[in-house]
Amino acid sequence: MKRIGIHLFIIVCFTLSNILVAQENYIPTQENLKNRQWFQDAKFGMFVHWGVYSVLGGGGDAGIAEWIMQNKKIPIKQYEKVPSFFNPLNFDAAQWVSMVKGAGMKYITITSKHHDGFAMYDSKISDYNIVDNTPYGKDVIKMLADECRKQDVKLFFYYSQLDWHHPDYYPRGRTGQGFTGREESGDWNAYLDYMNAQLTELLTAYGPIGGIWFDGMWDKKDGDWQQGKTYQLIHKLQPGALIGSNHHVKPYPGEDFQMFEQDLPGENTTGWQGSHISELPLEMCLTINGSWGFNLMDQNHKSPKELVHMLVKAAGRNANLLLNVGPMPNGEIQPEHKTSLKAMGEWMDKNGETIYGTRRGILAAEDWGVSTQKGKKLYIHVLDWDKEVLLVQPFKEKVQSVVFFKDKSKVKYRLDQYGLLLEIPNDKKNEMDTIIEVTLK
Ligand code: FHN
Repeated sequence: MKRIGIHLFIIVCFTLSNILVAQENYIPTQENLKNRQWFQDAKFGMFVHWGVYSVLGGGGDAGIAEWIMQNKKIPIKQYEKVPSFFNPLNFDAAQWVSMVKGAGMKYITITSKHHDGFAMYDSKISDYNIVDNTPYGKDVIKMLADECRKQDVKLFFYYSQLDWHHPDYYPRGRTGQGFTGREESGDWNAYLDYMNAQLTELLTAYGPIGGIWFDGMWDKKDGDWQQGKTYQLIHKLQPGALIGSNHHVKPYPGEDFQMFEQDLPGENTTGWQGSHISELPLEMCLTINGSWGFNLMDQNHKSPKELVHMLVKAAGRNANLLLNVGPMPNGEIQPEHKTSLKAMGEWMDKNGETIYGTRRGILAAEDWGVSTQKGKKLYIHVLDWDKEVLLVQPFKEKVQSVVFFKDKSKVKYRLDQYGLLLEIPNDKKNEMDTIIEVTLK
């Protein structure tokens, strides 16, 4: 017995070291690096939180939506009735993707499986999915993937590592405790195998994808997630796929971008953000109102101005904006949100040149605004400034010209040791964003 034990120990150590090595020695492929550049140039995507929970519309409480199973402590036996009410007959992938493009967005990140464990795609390893378990019976992820390819929009899959339905998600984490009806036992490695098998489905059945957006590690901060093995699997199946994980800590080896939730990089209005900003491509995700999933009672819709400001402020901090909608159970996007997305598209039509393909400008982000830059073109975005002169300091660069981006009319300015003093007459201001285009020498 002892000998077997030693052999087993050696095998486990070898496997573990392999996994750790896999994590530590991750070298992104050229394809992956190219996709990282694409991602940073794209700047703007749509997050979609859509699941059978949308049928319950947040349960009449603001801010619950996709958390309704946990927050209303709905046992699995009860929650398993919900998919039978999910029949999004008005879902139209072409309409969604056209709306995304009309908003000026370049990619979509959609929930393939959220914490409730229900797969929004035709999973072959679990019938707890949209094809086998709803009257609708169609694979919306496949429909969306086909349409995205047709319209040249990249598709990322959100995947929740946290699972309130699977019996082997055990030991439990901070959530899914005590109300689900699951046995207080389970095989954690069997759950990881299940998760990796579903990820294999997502990475092999839907064509080339933009990447995987993980969520839920925060449920078990010290959990044995073996993410090195999962990341290795993903990069083996699609080396160009970008991996991000919403764990709110410093990115792990194998991750290709870093996301911030409801906060700009470096801010922490939510209180749960880590302060570390990595060198990886950055993205902030934001709700268009106050909820991720559809919430009937949530009327806290952000205005187009607030949304454009978040896009610009993110770009001024080298980050993308992933703006979220929670589609209704009939497959339609709420009219208020379609209106806001259209307004953002109109702004991007006129001003996208100052956002797409740029990086953070030489000027640090300030309360009055930010700067974006593409080579010698520096775009100063004056977002909140009620005076008619603005001193930008320090400003050490030599300047060839300074114009208002909108009509290329000259801006009166003075450049000296104190900085760049700009005259911005009120009649030249734009209530959304006054953009000043500086051509550097
Ligand atoms: O619990 C999830 C939540 O439902 C939503 O998916 C957000 C999106 O970033 N992530 C988690 C909360 O941090």
